[in-house]
Amino acid sequence: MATIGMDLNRFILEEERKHAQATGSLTLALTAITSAAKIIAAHVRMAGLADVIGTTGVINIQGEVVQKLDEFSNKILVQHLSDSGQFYALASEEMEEPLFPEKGRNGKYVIAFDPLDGSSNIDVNVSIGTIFSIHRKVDGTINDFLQEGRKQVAAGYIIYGSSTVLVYSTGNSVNGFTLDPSVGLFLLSHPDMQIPERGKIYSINEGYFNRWDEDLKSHVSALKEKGYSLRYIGSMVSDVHRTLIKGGIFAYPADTKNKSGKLRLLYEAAPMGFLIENAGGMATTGTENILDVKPSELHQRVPVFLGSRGDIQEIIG
Ligand code: AHM
Ligand code: MG
Repeated sequence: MATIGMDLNRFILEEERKHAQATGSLTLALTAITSAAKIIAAHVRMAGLADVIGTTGVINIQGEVVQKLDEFSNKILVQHLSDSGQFYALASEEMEEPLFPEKGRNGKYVIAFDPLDGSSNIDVNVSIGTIFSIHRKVDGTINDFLQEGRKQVAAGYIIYGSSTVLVYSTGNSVNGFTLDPSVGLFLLSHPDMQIPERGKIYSINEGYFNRWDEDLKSHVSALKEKGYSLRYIGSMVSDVHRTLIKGGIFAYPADTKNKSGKLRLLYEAAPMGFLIENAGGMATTGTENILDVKPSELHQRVPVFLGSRGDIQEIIG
């Protein structure tokens, strides 16, 4: 039985024990993600100091030129995921093509990730995050990545906010763990997360109102009439994290400029959809459940509407 404060590694192991056929591979895979996340979290905390250190000429201990945080995060994830030996292939928002780690030749899984989503927010000290999506390897080709979101074996995100929180699901419950920086452990803080059936918040970039179709315009106007609050951080992990906890709607729709919206299916929309659905909510493109969309390319974009079941059902009519 999971108790508040349980260490993430123990939680993952106990989850695994529930499956008689489990080999420990997913446990090792998830552990690699959490190790990388701790390193990224520590560096995000130092974000504002990069230039300061740079101008004093101190650079960093390894004598490397200070890197942009999103490139650094990508490098750390690639390193840890490759070294784990559990992943046959890795795909990242930061890499045009997938990478096939030498040590992962016998890996059972493939992983797609956004190493540091919302990184344009770093300069203004707004929360950012890492998003990941794991599928079983099918045939060792690009098809491994082009599987529906519903087939994910695990998905999650890490939010680097006022605290660092990791939220993940392997298809049943959704659980959140807060990093205790004094001991470097992720501890269970949000067991069995359930999104409220309805919320009172909508989250969308309303500056693009004039580019929306008439249906969306009138839907958002109706939310205002009903007294919903608007909260839009512009950092998907933060906006989705709030939606998961407080309910309501997060959306990045298609508009006249971005015909498929902005968010990427494989490492933004599908993993977030998986978490929201496993927490009792819904995620849709407006016409189709996000988890049923069959990807056609690695960096494909899709419109996204996700959140409380009651609120999303009203949007899709
Ligand atoms: P990024 O992957 O380049 O960081 O962009 C994704 C981010 C999301 O975190 C956020 O939901 C969205 O872009 C905000 O876009 P906009 O500024 O158009 O509202
Ligand atoms: Mg992104």
